[in-house]
Amino acid sequence: MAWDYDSVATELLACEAEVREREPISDEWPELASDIEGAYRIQDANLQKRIERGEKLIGVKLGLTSRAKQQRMGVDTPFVAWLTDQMILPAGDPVPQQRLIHPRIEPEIVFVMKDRLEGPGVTAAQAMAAVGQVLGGGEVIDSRYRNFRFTAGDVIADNASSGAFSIGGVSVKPEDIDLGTEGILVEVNGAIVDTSTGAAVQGHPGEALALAANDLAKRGLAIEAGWIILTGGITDAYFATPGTSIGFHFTNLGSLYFYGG
Ligand code: OOG
Ligand code: MG
Repeated sequence: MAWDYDSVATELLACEAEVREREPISDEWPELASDIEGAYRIQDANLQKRIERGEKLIGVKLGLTSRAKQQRMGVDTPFVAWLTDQMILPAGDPVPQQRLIHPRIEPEIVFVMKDRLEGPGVTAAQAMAAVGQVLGGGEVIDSRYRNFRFTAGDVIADNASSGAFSIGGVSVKPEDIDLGTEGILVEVNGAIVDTSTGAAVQGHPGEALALAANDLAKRGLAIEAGWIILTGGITDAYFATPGTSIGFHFTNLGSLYFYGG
């Protein structure tokens, strides 16, 4: 089949709805691998179709903002994607296995925006001044591609493997926390398997927020007040198979647990 931007968006949403994995689109359409502008057109068409069926746009997620994630996924450019209300997983609810292909969970620092933030040229300091609350969170990623094998173009088109996310119960003001040294312990079935700090995300998660604002500006878009921002996985992501329990323990931002169901 000859692909175009709209048919790729339709196919990736169908994979999601049918809980069906597929090979990367770039296997059949190699130009997509490096067509970043085109991949964002697919991502925007994907969002448009979500909105048409009743989902609400509530924020932005960043992808591959840490070396841990870039190395694991084999793609070294950070990118942005969309969050809708359908992706909210109430803290403590089991991972919804029935609607996910191969969920993996990663710890993230989360911002709730106080002010609108519009690029280009936004610095990390300006970005942090627009943040209202900082929280700990976890993202359940679920690539529509078999074995999470993708190029930059594929994963951007696939709304950056969006699946679900939870936000922790501890909220602090940005001026009351040093996010670079904020620690994170990842616990899988009672064992600590990974550790890192907020600086793993672009040197400081505020840099990731600035990057998102500046990237969206290329499409004439801005980050809106009230939006939720997932600044990107701080460590590698861990498979949330049934029976698995995954805990994220932040130094100041509390703990969250995810149950594989
Ligand atoms: C792509 C999504 C990456 C993050 O936080 O880095 C992402 C993937 O790893 O499948 O959400
Ligand atoms: Mg993520």
